[in-house]
Amino acid sequence: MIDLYYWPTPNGHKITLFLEEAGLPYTIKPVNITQGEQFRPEFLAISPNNRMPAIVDHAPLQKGAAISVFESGAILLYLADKTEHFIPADVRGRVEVLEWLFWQVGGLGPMAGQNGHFSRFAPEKIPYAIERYVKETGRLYGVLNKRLADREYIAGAYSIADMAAYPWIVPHQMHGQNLDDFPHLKRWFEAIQRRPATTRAYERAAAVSA
Ligand SMILES: N[C@@H](CCC(=O)N[C@@H](CS)C(=O)NCC(=O)O)C(=O)O
Repeated sequence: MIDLYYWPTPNGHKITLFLEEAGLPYTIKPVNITQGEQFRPEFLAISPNNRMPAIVDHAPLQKGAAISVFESGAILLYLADKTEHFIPADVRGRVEVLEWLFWQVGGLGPMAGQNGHFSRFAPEKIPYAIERYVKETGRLYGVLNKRLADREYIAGAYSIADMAAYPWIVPHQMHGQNLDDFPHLKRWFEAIQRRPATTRAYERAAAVSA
């Protein structure tokens, strides 16, 4: 029913986490971003920002032509609305999920991404850039840690806000963070790690990059 244009990176994992939790049938269409496949015209037609993930839903709710969605936050929201799962229906619960979803796509993801770039992948080690993004990643971890001090998941029950954030905590060592400094975040991280759907999502990832 759903084609998932995917490569096993944190933004890609967000969507396999959802699809495995929801039990929706999907087919992975690998987009090897290390080989430039994100620039192919057929992919750009559904993802004009030349980034994965993207989806094509061949059985949308109101029938008709297939719907394509790019941007991981938009995809998570689309799938949550489609299935009526992992986002509350009530306005207060829904707005909390959206706040933290947008916090992830606008903050944690880009900052941790820059952190990984300058700490691990940049050909030149630039201390200012490394320090800036390691520090900002740590600040964001602190924000999430505080949020999780008095609740099990980020916004009520397990939701798309958790699915968006979790894959960006997985590379915490590469990002210069020690989870022991963030005990509530660590407890949340380990709880999501133990979910069977998380295991399945990361198994799909390993199969794609094998
Ligand atoms: N804001 C986008 C970011 C997606 C993104 O950065 N994807 C990366 C991999 S994690 C990508 O496709 N990179 C290809 C490139 O840089 O050309 C989202 O949340 O979906």
